[in-house]
Amino acid sequence: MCKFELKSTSCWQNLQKHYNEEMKTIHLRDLFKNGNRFNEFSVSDNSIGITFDYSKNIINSKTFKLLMDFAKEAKISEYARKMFSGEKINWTEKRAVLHTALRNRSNRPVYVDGKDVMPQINAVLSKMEKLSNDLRTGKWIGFTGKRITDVVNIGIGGSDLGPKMVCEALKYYADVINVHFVSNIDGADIYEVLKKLNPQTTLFIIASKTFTTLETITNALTAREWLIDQLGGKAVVNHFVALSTNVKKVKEFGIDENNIFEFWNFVGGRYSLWSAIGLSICCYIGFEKFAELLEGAYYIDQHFLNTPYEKNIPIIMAVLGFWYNNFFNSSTCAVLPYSQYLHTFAAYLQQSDMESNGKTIDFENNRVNYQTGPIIWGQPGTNGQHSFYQLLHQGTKFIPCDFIGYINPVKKVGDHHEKLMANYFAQTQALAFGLTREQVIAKLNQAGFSQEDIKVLTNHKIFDGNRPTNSMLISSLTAKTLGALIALYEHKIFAQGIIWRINSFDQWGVELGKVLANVILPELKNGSKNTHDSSTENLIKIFNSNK
Ligand code: G6Q
Repeated sequence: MCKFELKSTSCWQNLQKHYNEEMKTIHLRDLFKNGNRFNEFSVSDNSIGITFDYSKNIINSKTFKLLMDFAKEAKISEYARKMFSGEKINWTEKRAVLHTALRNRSNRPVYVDGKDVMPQINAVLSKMEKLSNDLRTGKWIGFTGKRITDVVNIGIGGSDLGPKMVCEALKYYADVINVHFVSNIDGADIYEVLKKLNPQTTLFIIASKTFTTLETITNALTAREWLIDQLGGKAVVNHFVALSTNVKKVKEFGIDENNIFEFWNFVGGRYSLWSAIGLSICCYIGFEKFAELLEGAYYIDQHFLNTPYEKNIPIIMAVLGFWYNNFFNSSTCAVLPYSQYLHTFAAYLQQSDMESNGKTIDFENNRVNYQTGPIIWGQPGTNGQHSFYQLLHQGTKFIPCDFIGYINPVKKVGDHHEKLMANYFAQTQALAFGLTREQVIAKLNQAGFSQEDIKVLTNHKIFDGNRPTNSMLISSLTAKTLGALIALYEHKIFAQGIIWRINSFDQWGVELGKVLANVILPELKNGSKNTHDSSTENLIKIFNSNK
């Protein structure tokens, strides 16, 4: 197969030329002098209550047109249709990618290998509804007849980060059930959770697509031992359920067949919160709210499929990320939600984005000669403002940021929300426009500083500005808008994978470490075999001789 040179395409070349000749040194201050950029560069969708303002990006009409040309040439919409219709677009694992079928509220058939998957999806959703209702109403009781008060989700990666983020985000709506998440194989994780719990009132959800993951199985065995020690072996059936594609392994573990909530290989781990993996969410906030989450994601699925490129929010998010990643050489992207409820959102997105697009091999199995997925990081505002924002404003790194804010707070507490949002608006303004030398000198003069002090201080107080941001302004944090927000990012990541011509749905990069850990584990019990490099060998020896 002949090598496809993405960087040699006219679309890439046009962008490169435009960047070199027109945009490399332009400033947002100048860009804002012309016309109403907000009107030109924002999308508002009142039905879902989301405004996406991307006017504070280093783009003009021509940039936007060239980015759209690139996106069209990459055929993002065509690939999206392939994904939604069950084509095996995850070609290295020969799998369809159908997290969208899990939230297909139209219930129109979706086929994998000629079989409509909607009946099985709906059957599992009904089972999730029943269990969560039974638990929340006290119909499902523990082995000793007590009501379940605490649910512990044991899982890792995709079987942890999604449901944990959603439960944290929608905590306000929780009522009768407490939820806990255990993921790390570090015994401290499960120890700290179990010490607070009563086995008689605890239900364990073992969440593992493969049911072979070392961390999850180790934690599940510890939980089972803890329960059996106190209530005996017969109690397992009342206190353990499993979410998995591997029914055989679940049964071997000793979990009752009726307590297995299935999902399928067409659901990738990091896209699985919409599947049975969302059971902890249903228990925590009720199935109705979980259904709203699915509704919100479905709404965005339709937007992504049916909206022209120029108004398509995930596509716009994707091309802007591409613009900075591949022309401005930015290597990271900060996600800054102005909502404490979203305090694990960046951690969730790290997996979703970096595991999806941290790849180097393209559609034709060649190594790419351009940058792919960025480093994703972030924390909620305003906390971040008091730590790393200094670098965003005045550091030498160029870091595009996404600001996520809500018009109405979930719970009004005094004037906290106005104060929070004043910061949200102020930060994107400061990042874009900064403070010029003239403005700094005028301010210092006004404040009565001596000319000598002004000389010393001026350079330190200049803000270059020209730091691009997106502002996502959402009506309020509900299950529906959260579902929409997650789906926007999922599709942005998908669209970027298509732009970079990589497979966003495999994760071979996580394998090697797992294999090597399995080799090393017996050496930590029985002594090392002198087979490693000198660094690893000596570290193991120090560990073994001092433990
Ligand atoms: C996600 C990855 C990975 C996976 C975990 C847990 O896309 O595949 O994060 O979710 O390794 O795997 P199991 O669910 O199989 O335990």
